[in-house]
Amino acid sequence: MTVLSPGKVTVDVRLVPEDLGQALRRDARAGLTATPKTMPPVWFYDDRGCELYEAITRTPEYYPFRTERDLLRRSAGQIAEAAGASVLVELGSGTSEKTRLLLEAMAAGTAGLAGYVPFDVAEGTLRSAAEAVAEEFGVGVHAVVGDFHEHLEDIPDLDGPRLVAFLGSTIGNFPPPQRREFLENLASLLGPSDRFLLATDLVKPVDRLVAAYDDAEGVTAAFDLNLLSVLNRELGADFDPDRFEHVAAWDPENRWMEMRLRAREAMTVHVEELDLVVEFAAGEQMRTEISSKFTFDLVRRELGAVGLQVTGLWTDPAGDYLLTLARPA
Ligand code: SAH
Ligand code: AVI
Repeated sequence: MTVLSPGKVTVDVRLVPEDLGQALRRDARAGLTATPKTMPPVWFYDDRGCELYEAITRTPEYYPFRTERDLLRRSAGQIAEAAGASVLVELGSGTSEKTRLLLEAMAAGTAGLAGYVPFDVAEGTLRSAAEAVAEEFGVGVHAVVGDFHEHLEDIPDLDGPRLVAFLGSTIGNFPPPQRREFLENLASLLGPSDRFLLATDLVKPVDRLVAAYDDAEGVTAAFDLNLLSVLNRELGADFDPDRFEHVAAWDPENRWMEMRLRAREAMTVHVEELDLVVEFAAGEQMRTEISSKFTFDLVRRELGAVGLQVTGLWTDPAGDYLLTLARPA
């Protein structure tokens, strides 16, 4: 059992830079030699990528962030009471901006707030958010630098029932088999009095979806293209970002948005650290992210399939976004 001291920050680093480097080399080798080419979205989030994500959340087109924030403003009190938890664990916490609404509601609620456990792959962003929350709320914060798909079991067991929140609709970024595996792992970590709060973006008209992933100011395009700078810096690649363009497309069969990088012309890219030469044909597209859109039914079915029973649902007046509270069945 981990014990937290009020106002104190502990950071547990499960992913040191060498592990990250090895994982990036593995993903880049697999993804750049695949047909079609692809890269997993975790590599967006270096310091610049985290800043660009934050900038995306301020664009008028990116409704998910604002909608979730407004939904939490209205419902965090109810959610906190229904969860009855005194510790908040948050997966993919980033800057913990919207989290403050949940932390405030828990602190003011019956169970009170005993601690916060943010979990993220982006160490710098995680450390600043952890310090800020500890200072603002005077609670103990135990941050974990880790990967959702490898380090969930490193989430500490703290004294008190836990609410595990996965906000931002980040679960939408997992391909369905990975989503199933993630939910199974997560469910196996929950004790009988723990609860899971899952945010999902709902299916809606295509024009709004495409605009959200291709804003007029080009912030999402810069976020997508930043992946190439990560590959250049970390793996000694020679991608020229100006020779690629950002694409956002709706896949109606899979009901997900896809972000892709399209080669404007044929080119050869060298990845020094992998000793790899990669050919791009003119117009060739590399997939960089999927963002699945859900329905109430799908969320209920997928949680039920891993033994989680839905105990509460909150949606905005337009029905754009969903927060689901679940407990071990
Ligand atoms: N929860 C915040 C941030 C969402 S952005 C919000 O709702 O606005 C997605 C976050 O997940 C980023 O902070 C990113 O660093 C983190 N992330 C992405 N892939 C991850 C992975 N595989 N393991 C752990 N964290 C990851
Ligand atoms: C973090 N994730 C849920 C965001 C999304 O909407 O899929 C990342 C993002 N990609 C483009 N814009 C925002």
